[in-house]
Amino acid sequence: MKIAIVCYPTFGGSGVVATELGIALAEQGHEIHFITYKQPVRLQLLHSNVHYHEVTVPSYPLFHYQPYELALSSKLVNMAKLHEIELVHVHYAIPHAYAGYMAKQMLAEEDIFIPMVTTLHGTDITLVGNHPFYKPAVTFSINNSDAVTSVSQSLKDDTLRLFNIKKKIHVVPNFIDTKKLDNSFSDCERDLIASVDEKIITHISNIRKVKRVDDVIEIFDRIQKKMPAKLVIVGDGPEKKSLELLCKNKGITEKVLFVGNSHEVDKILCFSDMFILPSEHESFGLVALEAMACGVPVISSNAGGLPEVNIQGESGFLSDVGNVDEMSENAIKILQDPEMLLKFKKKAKSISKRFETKAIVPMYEEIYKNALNALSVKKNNP
Ligand code: GMT
Repeated sequence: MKIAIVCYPTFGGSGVVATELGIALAEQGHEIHFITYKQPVRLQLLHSNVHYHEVTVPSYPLFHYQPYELALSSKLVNMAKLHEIELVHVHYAIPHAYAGYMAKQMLAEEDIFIPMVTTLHGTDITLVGNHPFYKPAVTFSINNSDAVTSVSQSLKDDTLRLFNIKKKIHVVPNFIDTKKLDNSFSDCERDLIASVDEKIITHISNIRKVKRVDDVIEIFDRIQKKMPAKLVIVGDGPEKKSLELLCKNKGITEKVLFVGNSHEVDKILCFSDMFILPSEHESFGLVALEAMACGVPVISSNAGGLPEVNIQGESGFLSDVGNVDEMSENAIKILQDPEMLLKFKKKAKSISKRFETKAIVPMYEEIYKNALNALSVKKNNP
């Protein structure tokens, strides 16, 4: 099948999932065309079935805002015609589903009919998409997709609660190639970060308010009062400066490493003893799954889809958003007991295998087949 994948190319979870999906589909023999404004960070163009088409938005003095959706839908039309694309899969509703719908309509004018699959990822529904500025357009483009998927049951429930949706939503969880993350490094280079007796706690995010990274620092502060420990914060975002100040005020600057965005998340997780994700909203928590696949127990909030990934008392512990007392107690309980830590590490890794790429990607292939069949039935019975 020739499939166009529209996504954000950045470090965010939706772009990572879209890229890994495209790569996995290409390995199955599909021809994949990524359409976005920059080469996706997880994409190395080494596969013959993988193509990347950049969307550029030329600036013009009249434009106060550059019309990205317009450029994207035109690019989709051009690429669909040039490469005989059979299906478009858009990740993150805003503005991708809207641009995809416009492209579909333009192509239909030329008797080219292509189904659009929309995957909802989280903030496109729970934060940004829900704003009255965007809500009508998001509702419209979800209802006019040929198939809709969401990355967790929780996100599906949120979508049905917040929007007037007439389409069936299929839950297709995020996935991971556990073999790639199976701590295959002979040496995790742990000593670059911490001494032998220090525990390493990790957090990975785009450091926005919704991630509650100040809670991570509070929990770490309590941990390091009980045992030698280091905190590694991976990622970049608007809250970073104020968090650095918070560490300074707590007198723990020397123990907290802000390492920025990283292409070596697996290496960092390889030497981590615990992962903390206390988010306000989290439709799935792909980073928690990545941590689990590396055998790292997770202390998280119970927001959104996190309970579908991090299993209470097995791969880690979950608490109500903001309950840093309980999160700290649970973290210390695991870290202080080597036997318990080992048990959680093993269980985290085994639970992550439920989300193995080869179990999930066929679910998308099935949805593609059904969308194509439904469209051909429609074409034959106008
Ligand atoms: O976590 C983020 O803020 C990035 C965001 C994105 O859209 O790139 O992540 C969302 O999609 C990920 C992949 O499906 C999910 O694992 C994250 O839970 C979700 N983030 C939120 O719901 C806050």
